[in-house]
Amino acid sequence: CKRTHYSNEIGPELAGETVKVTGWVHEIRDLGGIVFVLIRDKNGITQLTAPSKKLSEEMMADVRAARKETIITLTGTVQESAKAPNGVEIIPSNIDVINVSQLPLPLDTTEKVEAEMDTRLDSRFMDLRKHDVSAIFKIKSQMLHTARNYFYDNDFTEITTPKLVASATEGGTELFPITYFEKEAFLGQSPQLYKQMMMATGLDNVFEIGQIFRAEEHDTLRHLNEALSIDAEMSFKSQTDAMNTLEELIKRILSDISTNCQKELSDLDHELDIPTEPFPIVTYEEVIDIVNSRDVEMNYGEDLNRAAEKVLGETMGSYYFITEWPTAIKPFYVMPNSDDAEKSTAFDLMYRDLELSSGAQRIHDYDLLYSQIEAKDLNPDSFEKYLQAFKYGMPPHSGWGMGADRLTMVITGAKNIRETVLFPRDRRRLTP
Ligand code: AMO
Repeated sequence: CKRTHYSNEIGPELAGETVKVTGWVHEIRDLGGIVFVLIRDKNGITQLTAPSKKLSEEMMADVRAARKETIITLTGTVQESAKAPNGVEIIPSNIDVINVSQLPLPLDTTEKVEAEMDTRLDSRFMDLRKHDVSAIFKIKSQMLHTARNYFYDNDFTEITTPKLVASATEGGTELFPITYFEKEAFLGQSPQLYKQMMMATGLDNVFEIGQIFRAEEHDTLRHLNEALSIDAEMSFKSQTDAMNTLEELIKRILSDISTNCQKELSDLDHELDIPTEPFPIVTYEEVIDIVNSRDVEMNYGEDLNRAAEKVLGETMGSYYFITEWPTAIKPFYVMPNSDDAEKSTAFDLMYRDLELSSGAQRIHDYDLLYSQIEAKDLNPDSFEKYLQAFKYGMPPHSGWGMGADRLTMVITGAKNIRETVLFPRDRRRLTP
């Protein structure tokens, strides 16, 4: 059943040639004297055209035997046809049935009937047969590819760290406890402690692309219980350096997608938002003024609530940083500002009303780190192995973590984070 071409490779220039196309039967239109069968493969759709006047009875019977979503290999002659996809149709000389699909289908792959998200996720393999769904994952793949290229080009070492862990990093409430022999253990919320420990190894720049787990009970369009995070950590670098790295990475991702994913963007009917100017920076205090001026309540020392995010989304444009967060509402490892310890080196990267990334310069001084752990009512004993890395020469360092699924929402125009994850995990879903 070897194909000679994918759908998108067959155009009018091949008129008269014999080709082999393998794919799923997308749609069948039997007009009596002529039958059209659309065959779908990874890259597009090819039209089989069977005029009964020109074809044998056996051939017409084979064509009429086609069933939706059955896989066939079609051998035939290319003929120009202005009305068909890619301007060509194939007149069949042979049809091989490779694998028969059961009917009825759990989903309509032609999208004439739009399915609910849950129905789609229940039969995700079939959902991805729709080109506007697979496009999201092709773009996400390009995004991850570019991220890796960017890090390798900039002297980062790729690391992988455990997801079975003994302690919290981002505040104690959002942990999934698991049974780990006779010990208490959790699913990792973030590679935070490990990527920081790597700064004490002399590797200088590390990155990780891996899953993070958050036992958040929210049921929103932006949260999942298992998310993909792109984490970077760099030695001898300030938070400004870390912000620049993040901005450069995002701009390279946008540029690569614009170069390599035009078909996918058009399948999605999505126009990429590519900023040319540096990302604007607003301080946390300016954010409060902006939000309050729009009659939304937010006091100093509070995190952004949803209404505040919406106001920012309307006023700030696309990508922007929020800096100078109060030390009190950021995690223990965040370095306070040298001139005013109430404020910190922490930053968030936003896209309109969506938080994409958090980062900071980190505390590298053992005593300060120890006292910050205590100040957050955490037990330094449970951070013993992490703290050890700060006793024997820990460089100043900075880093960030970016939600890869959320970035995928932005670059594909998806409104629901579930669209951007093959098999999303939320409060109600653990299968498939
Ligand atoms: P934070 O907790 O802000 O920071 O997470 C970093 C980014 O990860 C994404 N994210 C999520 N995406 C989907 N669903 C979730 N439940 C979810 N939780 C987080 C967001 C968020 O901005 N250790 C720090 C990072 C650092 O300082 O290096 C951290 O985990 O896009």
